[in-house]
Amino acid sequence: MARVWLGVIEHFKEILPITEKTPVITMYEGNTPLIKAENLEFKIKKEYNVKLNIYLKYEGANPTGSFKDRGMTVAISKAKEENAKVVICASTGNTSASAAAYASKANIRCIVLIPKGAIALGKLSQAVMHGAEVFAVEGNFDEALKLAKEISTKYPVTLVNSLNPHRIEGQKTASFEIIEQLGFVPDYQFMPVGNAGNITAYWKGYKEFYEGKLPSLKVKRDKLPKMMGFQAEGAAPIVRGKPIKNPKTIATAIRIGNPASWEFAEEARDESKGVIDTVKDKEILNAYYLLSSLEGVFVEPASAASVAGLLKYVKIGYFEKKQNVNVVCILTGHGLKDPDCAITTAKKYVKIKTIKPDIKSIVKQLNLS
Ligand code: AN7
Repeated sequence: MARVWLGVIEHFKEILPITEKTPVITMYEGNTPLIKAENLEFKIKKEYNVKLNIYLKYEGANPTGSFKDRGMTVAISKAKEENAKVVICASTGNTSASAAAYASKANIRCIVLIPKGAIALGKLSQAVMHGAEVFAVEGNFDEALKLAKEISTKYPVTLVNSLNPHRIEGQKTASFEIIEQLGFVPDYQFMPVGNAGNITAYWKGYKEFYEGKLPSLKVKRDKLPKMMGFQAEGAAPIVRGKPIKNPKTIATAIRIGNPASWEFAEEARDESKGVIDTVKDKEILNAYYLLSSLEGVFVEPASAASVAGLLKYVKIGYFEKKQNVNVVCILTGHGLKDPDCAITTAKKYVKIKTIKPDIKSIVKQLNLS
């Protein structure tokens, strides 16, 4: 009989802070596709003569369309266990969508603080549809997070941003899942960096695997991947070495100027001998369209920072002497999150033609023979 997937807590409870008393609030998140990017591999081989094995971890396939669900199932389950009545988060969009959904399932009030006018339409739609109490803060994400933190320390309200350690615990399951799907540990992991919770969680997961956690996972524990994190050029505090007051990027999810998990991200970079670097908005949008048109994988702009980073490192000759390495790119959120950006970007490549409703007028415009 086929094995049924019941979410990351059920599958990974051995490595999570879960007891018999924890009410499991799940929407069967996790178990997302790891897709071999053959067309992208071919393009890179042809244009740069570099042979890579590229795998796309499509986290947009989670129930609310982003990787946040892995951490949220644990954070909300623990909040429920601790009898919390209200949760709060600041968010560039995906955290709020996920928190709102899981809180509604748990019958917990959810307060959401978003930077006014700076989150993608799909994410805002989710937060309001799941019944969250949404406040648009006249300020950026960093200011909203400061507010959320303060409210959670002064009132009986649980913070479910990635400062909440249960979020990191849940998100680390993605490392184990990738290893399980591949049957080996990848050599490189490329990913976007915003508030830096995800790179922190992945690195924790890879290290725990290396140290022997989850012994039922029978894969050689022989190495750790290099963590390759990418910030948008206009929102790159870790790369610049100082907070950015007014972060700017088309990738609103990672428009963050003072990441909460800054030091952990640096630790992941240094311990793994990886990098945290920048990608330009133009490179993000290029990778964004490439992924959907070449691989059939529609992501939101922030997610494309991983592949933009990979292409940047291919171009600068980083892989020249290292052929046939295994690279995983984390695609953090679904493309439908940000339809405005999709329409604007695709206009450069595809023109929608208007036609009369008869076959002649279509055929005239098609080159089918
Ligand atoms: C699609 O939702 O910070 O480095 O408030 O939505 O762990 O912050 C989202 C971040 C990458 C960066 N890709 O992850 C939020 C929020 C997508 C994201 C990131 C986010 P972190």
